Amino acid sequence: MGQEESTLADAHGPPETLQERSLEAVAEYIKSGDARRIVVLTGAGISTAAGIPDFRSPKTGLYSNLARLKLPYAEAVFDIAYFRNRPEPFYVLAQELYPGKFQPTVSHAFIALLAQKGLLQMLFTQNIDCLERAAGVPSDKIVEAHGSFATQRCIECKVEFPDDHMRKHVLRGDVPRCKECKGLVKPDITFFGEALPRAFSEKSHNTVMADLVLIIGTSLTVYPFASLPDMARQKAPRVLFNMEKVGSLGSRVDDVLELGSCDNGIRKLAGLLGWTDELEDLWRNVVGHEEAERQLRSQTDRDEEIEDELQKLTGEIETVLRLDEEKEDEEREDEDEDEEESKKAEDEEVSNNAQASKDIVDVKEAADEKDVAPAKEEKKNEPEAPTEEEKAKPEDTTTKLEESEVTKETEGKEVEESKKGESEDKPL
Ligand code: CNA
Repeated sequence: MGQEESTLADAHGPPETLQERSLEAVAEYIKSGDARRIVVLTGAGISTAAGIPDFRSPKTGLYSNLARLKLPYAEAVFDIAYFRNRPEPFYVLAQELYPGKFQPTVSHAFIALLAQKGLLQMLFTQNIDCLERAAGVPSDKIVEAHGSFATQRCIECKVEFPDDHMRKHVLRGDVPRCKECKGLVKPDITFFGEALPRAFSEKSHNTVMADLVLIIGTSLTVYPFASLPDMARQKAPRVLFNMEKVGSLGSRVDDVLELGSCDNGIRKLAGLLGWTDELEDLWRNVVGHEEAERQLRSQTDRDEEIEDELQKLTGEIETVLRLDEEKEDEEREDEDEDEEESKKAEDEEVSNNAQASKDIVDVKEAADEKDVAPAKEEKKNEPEAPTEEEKAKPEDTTTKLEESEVTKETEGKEVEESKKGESEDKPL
């Protein structure tokens, strides 16, 4: 696949740094010792072989499977405004993605091997599965650009929530609440509408310093992460290991496109470097023989596994959404009953007032006759006027996000509004 696919690059002219636009030339470049600072950028595609669905693959991605559910839009599960009103669908997914359930892939192990060899300048990952750590990549070499499940806190008072409690909640699939203020607890994963962790901007200069950039399993559709490959120097070769061509990859003379399964591409590179045994040993030591064999099974088998997983997941999310809807209906019925009662009370009051007004008119007429002002009696009835005003909400002085804590009827619209207004800090 590699060399043939590499010719798909749409750049014109000969490469400047590599001998040719091929994986072989990339291996030669690394072996020459000139690629001492390697930056790796990863996305959900690096973990699909582990059994974790990505977002945007057409059949096996989460979004296409969530699309049939009654969500305002599939990404809502990871939207902070939606989460404030309905955290349950996210916690169904959290149960699925929580670290400990899945094992690293051989591509994760390759990054750990680069670190062992002192060649890894920095790994930037969009993933929240912590599989890079599990593979043995040192934590000071990892930037979790969209946060991770490692810590969690209350979205209101920001107080941290204990790890062991969080684990219990997530595994039970229920929503944790802050012990201090009863606010919702959320893992420190960056949602749509939230800023990226500071480490991202503090460390992104590493990409500018890189001698080589490896991009593995990402659609490069989420900014600002997606802009990292373009920060690399023109002379730094960029190699894409992905099912499809993405971003601007292929537009530079030293770009190499290795399209297909990233594990296959990475194995091929390791072979060209003479690292095959080292890589296999490292990986199998981490995941064990059985898991290694499971991951090595055909792509079709694994797609079927992912599809089963997705069926289960969407079914569970559907259930929490239905339960939510039923709860909403009940609440609405209660509200209707309350409204009816208060309307009855109001009607009674109106008829009493009408009687009172009639009395006033009678008094006024009598007063006119006697030339006496009826001021006192009129005032007695004034409090009736503000009752309607009192019912109207006072003007909201809260922030935009807090505004999204609205009635359920307008909730979807609000969330979409907030999505439209997103800045470039758009994580998932
Ligand atoms: P994405 O938009 O779903 O894109 C995944 C890309 O990987 C696509 O271009 C696929 O074609 C490609 N791909 C899938 N499987 C393979 C494979 N085996 N070999 C090579 N390429 C493959 O995901 P991105 O990471 O680009 O989007 C960013 C989101 C996804 C991040 O914010 C993550 O938090 C989020 N996400 C993470 C996980 C995880 O932690 N494992 C899972 C699902 C989504």
